[in-house]
Amino acid sequence: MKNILVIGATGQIGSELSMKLRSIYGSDNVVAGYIHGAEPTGRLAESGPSAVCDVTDGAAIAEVVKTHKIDTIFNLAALLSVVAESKPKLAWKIGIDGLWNVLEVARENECAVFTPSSIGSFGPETPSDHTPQDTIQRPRTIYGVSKVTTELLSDYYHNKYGVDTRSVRFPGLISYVTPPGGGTTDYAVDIYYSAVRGEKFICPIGAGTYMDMMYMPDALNGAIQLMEADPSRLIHRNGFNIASMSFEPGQIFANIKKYRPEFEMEYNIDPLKQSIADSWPNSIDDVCARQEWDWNPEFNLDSMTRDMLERLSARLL
Ligand code: AKB
Repeated sequence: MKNILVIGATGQIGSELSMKLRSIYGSDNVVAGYIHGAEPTGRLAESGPSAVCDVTDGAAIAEVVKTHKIDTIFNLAALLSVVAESKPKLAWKIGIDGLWNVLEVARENECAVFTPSSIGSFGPETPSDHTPQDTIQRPRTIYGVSKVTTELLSDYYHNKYGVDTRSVRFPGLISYVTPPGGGTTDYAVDIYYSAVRGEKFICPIGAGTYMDMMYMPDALNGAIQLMEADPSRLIHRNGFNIASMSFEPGQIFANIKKYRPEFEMEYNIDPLKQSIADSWPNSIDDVCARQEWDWNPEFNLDSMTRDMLERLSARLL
């Protein structure tokens, strides 16, 4: 049985991952780490332990780890790509100084660490179709720079100190629970909210702009499955490409319209989001994740749309 700390437990991924981990490993064995101003609420607050755990405060992380005898840390603290462009120093402080704190605590206390990377770790020189696992990574955003550094620093701690670090490059994540904040791929979540509310969707990303996306249940399974994987099979460690679907705005709109015929969309391009999207791959190749730890997602665009519309309607209406 594991003792797990989730840092960033009230964020987009953390809020769902913490609950899923509690259902697998037991409620008492998963500590929801949060910062002041983002306290756990509802089921997350009631179903298990929580602790203030600011990723920029190494001593606080060490105390939580020692108190709860933590052996596995899911480090989800980060600013997403668009918001990070307006706060680059803070993005670095959280993403990299914070990661350094986590890795040092992990080294001293023999914890395994999962810190997600992203399709944002690629850049305009990266081959954009079927982007290979090992390829050029020269991102132009501070988010991407911090994600490449995350991969390298995590590999460094594994190679030099034997810390069990593992991670995936998440695509844009789509969920009906906690909305993302400040990402380039957020439009693919927002579009479902508009459809369910019966509003016209104003799309900030241009027609024909393909990006990898994933439904949250697959993303959660991927993170947990990788942390459970047999280490002797892992050739890679930090930054597995994982994919399940790639689409452009017209395709997700058409798919939603199948179930909501009255739904309308028009484009009003956001130049910053568009330039970031243009620098990311159209679709990534996840063969290494499939071979090394049996990655195999369940959802495609259509099954995700049906589930999103049903569950979001139940929540919002
Ligand atoms: C973002 O858009 O910033 C994130 C990501 C793809 O990493 N959703």
